[in-house]
Amino acid sequence: MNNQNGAVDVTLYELSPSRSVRCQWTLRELDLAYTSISDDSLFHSEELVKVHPLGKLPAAVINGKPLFESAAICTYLADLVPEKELIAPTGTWERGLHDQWVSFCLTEMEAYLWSTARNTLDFIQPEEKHVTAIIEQNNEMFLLAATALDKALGDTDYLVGNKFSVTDIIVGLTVNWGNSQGLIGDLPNLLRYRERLHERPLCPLK
Ligand SMILES: N[C@@H](CCC(=O)N[C@@H](CS)C(=O)NCC(=O)O)C(=O)O
Repeated sequence: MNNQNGAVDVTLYELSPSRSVRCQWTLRELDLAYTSISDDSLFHSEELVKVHPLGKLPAAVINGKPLFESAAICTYLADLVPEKELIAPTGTWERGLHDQWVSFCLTEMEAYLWSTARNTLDFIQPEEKHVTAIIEQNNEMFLLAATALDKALGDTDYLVGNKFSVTDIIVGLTVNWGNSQGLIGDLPNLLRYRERLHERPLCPLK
């Protein structure tokens, strides 16, 4: 429920560049003002653990209630402002497609990018814990799913109903991340999709 003026009260614990960007973009598209708390000393802090049990970013307090996981935050925000039509209503096939592509992107694509980041970047995990042998397999698994997404984007500009939606915000960040790792160069529909998203005036990915 929003307050009496219909306003949505949002505090976003965030850090850029990171998956926080999904929430920033969704808030921009919904034209929602928000309070930003951005500080890398927040990770695993007592304050953040009250909102995210693992003390990770992003996390949000929306109308007084905590919510974590970037995709869940974006989806909930889009539902709170139905007049912006950034998401299909619950119970529609289009909403099923939203859930499908979000689950697909997080489990079949992003999980492998995150594993590679954890096994290559010191500031995420100390070098002595890196298992670099996993990277080749991560790239293979990412590519398998990215190729399926590329095929799905062969005859449509956006993932749900050929209309830009929060689904594209969530999946777009993963595609952009894959591109930064040099993994989508042979997937023309994904490259065009990424460009299309970058062209949107409120897109913070570039
Ligand atoms: N699946 C989570 C991922 C959250 C996440 O891992 N965030 C990173 C920054 S992008 C983080 O907090 N890392 C600190 C850590 O792993 O402890 C989401 O999409 O919100």
